[in-house]
Amino acid sequence: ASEDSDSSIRMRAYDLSEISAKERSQLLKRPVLKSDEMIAKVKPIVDDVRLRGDAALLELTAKFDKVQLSSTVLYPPFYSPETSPVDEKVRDAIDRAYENIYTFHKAQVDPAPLVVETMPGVTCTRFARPIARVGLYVPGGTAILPSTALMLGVPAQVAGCSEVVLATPPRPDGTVSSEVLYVADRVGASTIVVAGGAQAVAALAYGTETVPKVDKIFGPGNQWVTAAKMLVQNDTDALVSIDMPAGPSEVLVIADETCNPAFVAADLLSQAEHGIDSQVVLVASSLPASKLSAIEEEVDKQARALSRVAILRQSVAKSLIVKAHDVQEAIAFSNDYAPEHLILHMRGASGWVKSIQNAGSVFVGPYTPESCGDYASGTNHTLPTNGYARQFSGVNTLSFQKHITSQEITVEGLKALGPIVVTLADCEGLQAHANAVRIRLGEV
Ligand code: HSO
Ligand code: ZN
Repeated sequence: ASEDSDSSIRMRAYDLSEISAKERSQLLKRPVLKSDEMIAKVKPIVDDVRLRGDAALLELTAKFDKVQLSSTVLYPPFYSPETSPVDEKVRDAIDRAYENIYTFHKAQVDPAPLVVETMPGVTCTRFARPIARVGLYVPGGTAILPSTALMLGVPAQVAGCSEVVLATPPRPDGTVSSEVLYVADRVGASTIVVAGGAQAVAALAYGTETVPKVDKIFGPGNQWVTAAKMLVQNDTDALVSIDMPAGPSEVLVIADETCNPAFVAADLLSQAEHGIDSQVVLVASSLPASKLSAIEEEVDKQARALSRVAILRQSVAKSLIVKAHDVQEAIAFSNDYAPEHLILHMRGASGWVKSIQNAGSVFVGPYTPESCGDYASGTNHTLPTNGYARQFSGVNTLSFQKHITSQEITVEGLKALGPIVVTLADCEGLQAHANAVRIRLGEV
């Protein structure tokens, strides 16, 4: 252990001008396990809960969480200020974060149905409806995460979901943290499922005697949770969808010679402390060698002083420094990497946002730490990882709704549109389709 604590905590460095295209594409990959292997591992767990319901859920909780519970669910009110109060300062901070997240997500609600007359007498509309029953997974593990309960619960509340089921693993004493209970009440959750892992996901997907079945499952989690989400979304019996295939947390920081090395190091470490599989990337944009060493020294120095130094040793060792010769090359690498979080520590940072094509959430300028978005500025922290920022958005209010389209056609409208539809139906050889128009136009 003494040897361990002597070795410096540093990232591996690569220079984009010195590596091959193959090596570059290797740097873009995340160190994650193959999903098909994980899905095979969670299948027996998911099947067990699907077939045996609560009995399986309780047994799996005893096995994996080492807690023997008598019931899997809690009902509101969840929070009891008398038995286990939340510290007043923490409660005030949660309340402020709630307000900001609420404000930002409320503004995302569709103001009114979209109504478009595509031809005279042909009116097409689109309107949103809440997804009725949603399941929110709030991870336990090495940290309690009331912030995740806020990030999932507030948009569900704003969207108007009628049944909000929150699942979270029990602590060693079988309880749920009072902070999470407090948030569950604030966001109007209807049930808490005291279970974690693949077994919790299965309970949400299929329902049990006590756990309500939901229509969509949200939230981050470890590889077991993610694999279970991917598995149940493919089961037509479960009839459930998921927010995204989430993986270990990541950040990519672009820094140029104007950066503050201590700020950059602090930002890298704030993400690396999440877990041993977190990955952080520093893209050095024509950064002088002295400045890069200053960042490396800060990473080492700051990491040693942190309580989660043991986690940091592993996650930092898996992380990268990528040297780019200018901003364009730095941004091109970032766009190809598609990071969950992107922090811009560079001159004129806000001017570069228009060049960002792929990222979950962007943090602009030296005074915008990712921590603010993680907790309280208003944006959501449930974001696409593992390169999925290429095609997925982070969780937002629309994630808790679906859109319905509708149309109404007048006689005049059908006179104009009908012949076009008849022609296309005839072209496809679908006579009944054509007839549905002809019969109305009196042509049959
Ligand atoms: N950075 C995490 C969210 C989080 N940070 C929760 C602190 N608590 C994933 O985006
Ligand atoms: Zn975080």
